[in-house]
Amino acid sequence: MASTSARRVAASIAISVVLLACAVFAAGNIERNSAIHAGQQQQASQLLLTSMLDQETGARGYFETRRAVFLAPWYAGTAGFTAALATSRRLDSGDPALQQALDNQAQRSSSWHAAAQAEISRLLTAGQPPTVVQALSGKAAMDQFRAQNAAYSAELTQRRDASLALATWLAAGLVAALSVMLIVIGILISRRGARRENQRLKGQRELNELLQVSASEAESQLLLIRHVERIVPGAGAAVLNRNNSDDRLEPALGDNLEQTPLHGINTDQLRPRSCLAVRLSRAYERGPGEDPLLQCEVCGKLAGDVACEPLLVGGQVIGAVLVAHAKQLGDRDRVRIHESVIQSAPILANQRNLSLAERRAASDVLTGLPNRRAADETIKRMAAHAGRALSPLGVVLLDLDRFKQINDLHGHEQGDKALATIGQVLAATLRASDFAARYGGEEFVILLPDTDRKGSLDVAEKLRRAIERTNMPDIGVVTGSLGVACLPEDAVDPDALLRKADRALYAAKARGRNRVEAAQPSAAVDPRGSGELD
Ligand code: GH3
Ligand code: MG
Ligand code: MG
Repeated sequence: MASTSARRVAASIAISVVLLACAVFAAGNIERNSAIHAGQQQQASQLLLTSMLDQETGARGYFETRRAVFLAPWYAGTAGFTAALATSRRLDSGDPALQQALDNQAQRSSSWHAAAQAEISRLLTAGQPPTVVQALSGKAAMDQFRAQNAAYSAELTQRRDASLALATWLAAGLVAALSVMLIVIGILISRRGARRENQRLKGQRELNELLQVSASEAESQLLLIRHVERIVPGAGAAVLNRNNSDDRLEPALGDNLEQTPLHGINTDQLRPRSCLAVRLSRAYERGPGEDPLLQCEVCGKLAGDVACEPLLVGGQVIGAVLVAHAKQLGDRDRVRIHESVIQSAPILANQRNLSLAERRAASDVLTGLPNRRAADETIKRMAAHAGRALSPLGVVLLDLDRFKQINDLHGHEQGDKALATIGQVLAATLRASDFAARYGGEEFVILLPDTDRKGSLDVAEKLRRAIERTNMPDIGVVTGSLGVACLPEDAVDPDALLRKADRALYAAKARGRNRVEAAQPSAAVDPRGSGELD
């Protein structure tokens, strides 16, 4: 894949070579035209002389022999001279010295020709021979003409040499100027290339450094998106996460898709196979107006140019990075997107595995709810927040009634199923801001932020009814007893709060089970006096 800068360099070199060739051709042309012009001028000058010599031969022959045959070269020479003079004037390039030299020859020829013509006319009519004086004056005029013509020819030769030398220097100058231009272009291009390369390396280093210190996969994804949008100005980027357990392709930062290319796409419908980059395990691109054999369900819905890079780790595709641009993406853009994605993929995979391991360590396999460890951390966090915000925090402890019997009657496996169902009932009954965890065997803890005693008692009662109403297949009805305590009325720290809720739970057990009891101000409500759940 040729980079844009390589193409620019090639184009600049090609243009310079063409310019250089044009300059050499133009200089050669100037030189050739100059030589042709000078040659034509020389030829015309030669003709001036030969036509005068023809006239002289004709006139002299006629004077000496009186034979009309000699009048033929005379007339031919006369016509030749007129034509040669016209040619010389036409070829005249405006040089005053040459014009003067030509005028002198014309004058000399004209006066000599007039005298000779008068003599010939006189002989033709009167038959008298020319006098010695006339003959001598004709010869002197002819000699003068010869000298003028020789000077004119010499002048022409000198001019020709000068113009040829000028053309040669011009050609050499043009070639030298263009060569310098070529060198300057080369230096500028290489400097620009070096500057861009530095910028690229700086950007990649910055991304790498920040990815190393990012706290979560979501933060790393945001960094990658911002980095890609910075290296391709005007483009929008989005990350899609492959979720194999749910067979889904989920957008990263799913709550905030308005500013991303995925805005307007129904991402609930996306499966890993919806994205061709994920499916093919290689970069997939779709230019505007292209009609691919198989349309990508993600890129196909976007306008403009789209490049999609799979997030590949050890041959496994863990997602894809999608970059969309209203204009065309350049080769350089694609290379930079590719290297950024390659750089980020292993870090994103590590962070995902880590958070998965943390989630597993904090959750209960049977019910899918958070486990006791997670519950202890969460109650500490929520109690601290409630203290800072001066808001109440309700705690409900739930213990299923006579569960030993259920196990004995229906088997441990059925008991497990009942526990899993209770987990679902809790999750379905509570608000998203509430928290439910499996606290022990058949015991659950529910944390209710911003909920006072009355509110907590209402929620506990709601849960009790929901459990009671749930028909367990093969078991029938299961009930639970619930104890409720609240911050700040019943306790000031999480441990004391749990103890109070625990005592209330025992009160519920003591008062007949399948009921809700609130914490009492005195510890006397604990029928066993232990304050601990069994
Ligand atoms: P109570 O009404 O007084 O609470 O009676 P209970 O039988 O529920 O008494 P308790 O709470 O002391 O007994 C808990 C029983 O729950 C013991 C155990 O058989 C059962 N259990 C605890 N964990 C599990 C579990 O993971 N699976 C199953 N199937 N049973 C469990
Ligand atoms: Mg119990
Ligand atoms: Mg029990």
